[in-house]
Amino acid sequence: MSDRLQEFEVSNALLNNVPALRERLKEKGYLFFRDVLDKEALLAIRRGMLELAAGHGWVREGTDPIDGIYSGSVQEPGKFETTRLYREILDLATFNAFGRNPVLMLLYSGLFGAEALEHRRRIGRITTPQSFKQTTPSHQDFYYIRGTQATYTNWIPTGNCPRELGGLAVLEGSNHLGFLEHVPMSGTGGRGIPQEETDRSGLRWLTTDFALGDLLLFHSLTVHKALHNTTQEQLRVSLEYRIQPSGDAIDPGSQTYHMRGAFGENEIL
Ligand SMILES: O=C(O)CCC(=O)C(=O)O
Repeated sequence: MSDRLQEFEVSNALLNNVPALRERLKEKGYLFFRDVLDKEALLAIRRGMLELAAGHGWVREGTDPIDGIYSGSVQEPGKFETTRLYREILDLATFNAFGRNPVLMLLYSGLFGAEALEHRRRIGRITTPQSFKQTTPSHQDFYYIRGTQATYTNWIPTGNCPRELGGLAVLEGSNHLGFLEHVPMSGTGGRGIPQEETDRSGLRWLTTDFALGDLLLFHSLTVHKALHNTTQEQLRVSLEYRIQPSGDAIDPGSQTYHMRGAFGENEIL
């Protein structure tokens, strides 16, 4: 199977046809929409995240933080999710509020035919240029999230995110492969699905050049991975919100902020 990336199918034309959206999501394991999210709100989140990043020395001095120009000298090396910067992002009011925005809530209550529940376990991620060892490997979110498999991840860039900035790629239809074995992956310190396994599936990897306002969503068993940030100086800023039917099983970890254990704090939110 060739690793060449092909384009997502855009689902905007089905926005007035919920049964067709459900059918496509079931078949392909993902939906991709162009230009459906509130760009002003996304830019406010971007600014907030990058101002925090500037406070930790991630942003080049003399530049406007919202441009996301990397300083080249990260003060806190290691896995992004264990940094103080990440912990501060998780408390940003604009970031937290966006997970329940009307577009997502209406979309999911339609898709589920039931009330939608958004997880507190939100992720606001910044990746640095050329940090290939940190690139998210192929995995299924169910490995981390548990609870009901009817959980959907919403991956949202806070600015244009062309392939070279390292967007997200989805293995089309991989939601039908079942729950796959996740093995330790070098570099990220996390677990993932080996390339031989995704190659053997014969399925296509899809991605796109994301633009501000685009929405990618996928099922908890859909295999996905990040692309490398191959730019020389651009920070990639993206958001992840997870949503499930409110009556379904939910893991306690989804009801608190991400990586709670990593920061030595005990509060239950
Ligand atoms: O943005 C990334 O690097 C990883 C995102 C991801 O794996 C997810 O949204 O589930």
